[in-house]
Amino acid sequence: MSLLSGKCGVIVGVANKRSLAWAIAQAAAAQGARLLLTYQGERLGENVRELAATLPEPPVLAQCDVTVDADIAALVETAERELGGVDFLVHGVAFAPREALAAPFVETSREAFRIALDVSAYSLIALANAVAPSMERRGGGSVVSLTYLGSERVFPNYNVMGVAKAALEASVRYLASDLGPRHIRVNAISAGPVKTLAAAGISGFSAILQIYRDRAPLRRNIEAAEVADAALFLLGDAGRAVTGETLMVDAGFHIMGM
Ligand code: NAD
Ligand code: IMJ
Repeated sequence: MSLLSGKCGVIVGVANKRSLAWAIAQAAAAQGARLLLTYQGERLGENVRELAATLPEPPVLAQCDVTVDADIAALVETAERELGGVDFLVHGVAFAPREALAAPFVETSREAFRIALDVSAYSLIALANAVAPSMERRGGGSVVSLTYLGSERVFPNYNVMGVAKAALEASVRYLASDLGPRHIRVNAISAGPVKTLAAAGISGFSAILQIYRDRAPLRRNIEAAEVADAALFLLGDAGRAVTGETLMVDAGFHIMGM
């Protein structure tokens, strides 16, 4: 039996073939899910259209900037019209202004803080609230977001993104508490570093990959497909008693003291 057969899902955060959200989209489609993929703006639309054409069933596509309330409302209307409703939501969106990831954290501007928290954390609350009525009508649902260990520990240059991920993980717990009685689960996957667009141009990223490879119990880095397999667990029936959790998918890196 396919893990997500008959289920309809919205996936936010596909930019290109390296996106963690794209790995989840491919895995979910292979498990029989019907999908709506969003793209941030027309600049990425062409990319996402080309990727979408490689899936077994063509997904519905919709433009959605998560900082625009009207885009989120329109997204849910499109999901209702084209899919008939939503059973799961994948949130794979993060952004901080580049200068905030380059200068010392203590110099973070009010505007960079606002943008990082709005795009990377508040967007989960807005999207979860928008899809919840549809999920509730269909008997429940599952929401999965993506986070990073920089929420708990200090990593060079992660800076205000670490603060945004701390807010995201706390939001996962508060959302799980609010939405649990409506049979909606909310979880996050904390992934080890993967070379995606969000890692491009981050100085020292190759060194970070090497440190993970050296110190993680499994002595290797992780792949996007491994994040996707963990997402299938949380999105599907196997994860039915798991909510409010941050699941570490990092080859064990986080357990080490030295
Ligand atoms: P990515 O660049 O492919 O994905 C980030 C996505 O965010 C892009 O699709 C981008 O279009 C989208 N986005 C940014 N601002 C947006 C906005 N205003 N509206 C709509 N979409 C917007 O990189 P990724 O690594 O796949 O990142 C996905 C998630 O995984 C992020 O939350 C990231 O923090 C998390 N994560 C990544 C890693 C890693 O090492 N790559 C590790 C742990 C967690
Ligand atoms: C990003 C920056 C610094 C260190 C980092 C990362 N490490 C990892 C990432 C160690 C793993 C990737 N990551 C987990 C992210 O969440 C990235 C978010 C991000 C990346 C960019 C780059 C381009 C830009 N703004 C960004 N905003 C958020 O302009």
